[in-house]
Amino acid sequence: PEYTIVYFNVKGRCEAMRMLMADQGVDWKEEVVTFDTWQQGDLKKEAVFGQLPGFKDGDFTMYQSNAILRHLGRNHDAYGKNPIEASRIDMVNDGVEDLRLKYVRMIYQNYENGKDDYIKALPAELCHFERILANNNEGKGFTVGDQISFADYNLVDLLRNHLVLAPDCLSGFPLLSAYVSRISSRPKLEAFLSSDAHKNRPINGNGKQ
Ligand code: GSH
Repeated sequence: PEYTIVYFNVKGRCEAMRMLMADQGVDWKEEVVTFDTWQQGDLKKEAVFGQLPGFKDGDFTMYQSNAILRHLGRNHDAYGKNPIEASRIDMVNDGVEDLRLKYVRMIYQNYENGKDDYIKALPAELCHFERILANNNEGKGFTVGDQISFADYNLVDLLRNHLVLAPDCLSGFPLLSAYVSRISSRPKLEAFLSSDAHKNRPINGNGKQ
């Protein structure tokens, strides 16, 4: 496939898709959009909802990060083995999106005043994911079924960002902790996660993390 990510130079809403592609052994290109280019407005007008990321699969261009993850999940057998698994994966991914939105709001709108309260409230968010793992293969595998899905990449990306925000945030969650380490050490994914491309890319656009 001829994949291209069109996005700002941040991990943000694209690192999970990058992790998926790296782990699945697929190449992609990056079209990095600078703040200045974005301010000119042409790309914004082209974007279906006026925002990035955009994603090109050959001649097909799409938007909405979670739709892009699903597109990649379908293309690379990371969307479950049957319709019920696919629905479970959708459910997990929507839960990841709920937490990502809270995280992004705190980072961009309320970092100085909101960070401590956000971290205090985190266990009540993370316990849902700990339970999801406990209910599938005793937490030894993935969130759904017995193969990795786009929701796993999305969850691991978001948890890794939370470990930067609050390094101890997973200490009360043994299954989640082990899950992040286990997934992150899949050989192709580990190679990507230790690359300069990943390490030097800021998590968020405003320098907060
Ligand atoms: N629901 C969208 C998605 O998941 O892709 C949200 C996209 C979004 O929030 N994009 C931000 C953006 O384009 C950057 S991460 N901001 C610039 C703008 O709105 O002009």
